[in-house]
Amino acid sequence: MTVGVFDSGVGGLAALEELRRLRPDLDYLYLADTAWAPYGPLPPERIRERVEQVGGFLLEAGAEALVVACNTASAWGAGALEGLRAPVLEAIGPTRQAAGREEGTAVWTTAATWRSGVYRGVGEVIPTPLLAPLVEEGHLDDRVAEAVVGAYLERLPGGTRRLVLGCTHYSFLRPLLSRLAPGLALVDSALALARTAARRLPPARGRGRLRLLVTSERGAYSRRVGLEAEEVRL
Ligand code: DGN
Repeated sequence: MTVGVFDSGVGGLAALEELRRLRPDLDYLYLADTAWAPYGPLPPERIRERVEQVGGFLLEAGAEALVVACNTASAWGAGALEGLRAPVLEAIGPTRQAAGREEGTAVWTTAATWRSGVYRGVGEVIPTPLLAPLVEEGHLDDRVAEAVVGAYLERLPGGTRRLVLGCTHYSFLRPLLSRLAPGLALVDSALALARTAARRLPPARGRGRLRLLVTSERGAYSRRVGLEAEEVRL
């Protein structure tokens, strides 16, 4: 079985890595919708439209199940994939389940996820719109990342003990977060999604093969992730 996994950029690769580790019996088609990244500032209709197009494209390209490895796309667009002939795994349910409800929890998300209200009740939801572009540009643990992440950490409400990373891009900031705020427990949406998908996808006879697709210039992306990407237009 081939699973289509997608995100606006590199964030979904964090989920893909864990899913591939847990389910080496599946094959993978990963699409980074880089022509439209970041999704965070886009209006809901546009996000929904892209999710529909990307999902349809991946099914045409041979995917038999879809993993929406992006909270923003899941919040606004997963509904657009209902009724498809393939199983669809989205990011919000697994993340909410992993987070539960605990005092002293804050949730960082893109602006669009924050506006959607999908994490209401989990903790104090705080938009952190600089983080996805930061990660997309490869600032994971340098002075730029430290300044931006440090500023967001300073603004967390007093008594925050747990931070939900409500955007798959933020998974790549875990080492920096653990260094800057060692006492803060992290709940990672990329891992929560991957673990749920690993449990729900049926047993298969694949070999963990991966094809990587991007919707804009492939050179920069291939270099950034260290894998040869193919460019597709949609
Ligand atoms: N990785 C996406 C998410 O989980 O929300 C969003 C990144 C973006 O496009 N802003």
